[in-house]
Amino acid sequence: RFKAVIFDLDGVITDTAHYHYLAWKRLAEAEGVHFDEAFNEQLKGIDRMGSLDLILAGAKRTYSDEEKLALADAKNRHYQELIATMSAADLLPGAVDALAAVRAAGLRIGLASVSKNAFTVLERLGIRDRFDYVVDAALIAHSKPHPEIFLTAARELGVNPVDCLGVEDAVAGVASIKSAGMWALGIGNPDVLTRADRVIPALDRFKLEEYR
Ligand code: G16
Ligand code: MG
Repeated sequence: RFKAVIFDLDGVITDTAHYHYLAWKRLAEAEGVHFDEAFNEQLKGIDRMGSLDLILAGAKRTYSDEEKLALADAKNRHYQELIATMSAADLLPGAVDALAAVRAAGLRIGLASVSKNAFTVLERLGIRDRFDYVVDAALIAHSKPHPEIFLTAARELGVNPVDCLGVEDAVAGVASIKSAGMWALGIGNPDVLTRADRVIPALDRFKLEEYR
């Protein structure tokens, strides 16, 4: 039996993945870099500066650190505009039921998002108090696919990684869960999330008792 479930936020609980996509797309195209859904897939779960580096690798010139910080700031301001009007209506189908089912089963609940806006998003969604522990992305040195963020959540929940179920929609996120030694539930397409132990299309198909 699992003792804890650790959820990703963007693309699992709510569709902020789409807002990140819109914000990065505007920035990429302003810099003359082609940007589509397939490229965006590689950015999911990757932190802000890491994502920017991947985008600018396709640009015709190089950028100073100052320019990069300014671009990252501009992207974040655009993203914050996009999430400003979020509410409980933006919870993905099945998200609240999944959190309630984990709670009812007596398991601990963690959140592992590398987003520095995660606390804001949780507040807007009205679900902050449903988590026993939320990792503060500002304290994480390594972005997904590094296992640090999931290992930090497990440690703070007081649960061994092998007793944790991780839930992720991103390739880098599933890699982070597997490197942490946890069981991985993918949300999305099994052809994309090939390292997940099981893949479901969305949390409305979440059935805790069926895993492992
Ligand atoms: C999320 C998104 C990434 C984003 C990152 C950093 O990670 O999936 O696309 O680049 O957060 O977000 P911010 O710029 O708000 O700090 P996760 O771990 O929640 O999937
Ligand atoms: Mg995600």
